[in-house]
Order: sequence, then structure tokens, then C-alpha cells
Amino acid sequence: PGDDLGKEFTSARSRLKCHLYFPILGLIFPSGKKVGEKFYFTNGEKMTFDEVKTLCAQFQASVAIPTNAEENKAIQDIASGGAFLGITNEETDGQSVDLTGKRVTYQNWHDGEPNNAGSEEHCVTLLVDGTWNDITCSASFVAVCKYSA
Ligand code: NAG
Repeated sequence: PGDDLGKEFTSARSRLKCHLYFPILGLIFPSGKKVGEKFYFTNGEKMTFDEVKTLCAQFQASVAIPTNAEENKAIQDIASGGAFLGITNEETDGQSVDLTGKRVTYQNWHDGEPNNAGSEEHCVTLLVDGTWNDITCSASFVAVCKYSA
């Protein structure tokens, strides 16, 4: 019974987030897009990776990460110009990981990327055409955040 209650609570919380927080975020960020239980939104501003992380955290959201083609398209649609993704590849093994250190499975690199140009490209951007490029984290790109139910 304890487990059932836990599951019911988690499901109720997800519904609350989808039905209450998503529409509110949508009012603040009208260009936002819902994909399943995720809501992607942007303030349209370009900033460094650290600034994007801070901005998203202020909304209890995280930096956008696409985990499939549909989510990739949603981020591409709301970001005019390149957007930072919540992915880094700082480790010498070149693995791309999310901000919790977990390896990302869905990847959509541009031809010839990631190339770690100048050995200093440890952040990742979504290009206008939807493919990914690694870039220095101090560059400025559009901030896109992800709120998960
Ligand atoms: C460079 C990009 C680099 C990319 C390369 C591909 C910058 C600062 N550098 O312009 O990330 O790998 O093109 O040819 O945008």
C-alpha cells in the first residue's frame, strides 16, 4: 500500500505540473513548447552557458536537452539562432554527458562534430539546422530551458 500511495502521489504531482505550471510558464514565455511531459521555453536572450544554467535554475528548470528528434525539433523551433544544450564533454574520453554526469544516448552532431576545436569546446549548441556543434562555454547563445513534470 505504501508503494501505491507513492506512485499515486508522483502521478498527481506530474499532472499538477502539466496542468498548472506548464500553462503558467506558457503565459510568461508564449513561444514555449510542450513535448509530452516536458515544457521547453526561452526568453530569447543570448548568454554564456553559466548564465543559462542560472536562468533555468531560477524557474526550477534545467538547460534544454533533446532526448529524441521531436524534442530536438521543439528546441530548434523556439531558439532563433543557436541554443546551448545542457550537455558537456569536458572529460578527456570525449563522452558527452548531461549536467548530472550521465551519458547522453540521443545525439545529433553536425558532420565533423564534435571536433573540440582549439581543445576548448566543452559545451554544445543546437545549430539553426537542428544539428549539434561543440563550442566554448564562454560563447553566447540563446537560453532554452526545460521544465519536466
Ligand atoms: C567553427 C566553430 C567550431 C566548428 C567549426 C566547424 C566557432 C567559434 N567555432 O567556426 O566550433 O567546429 O567552425 O567548421 O563557432
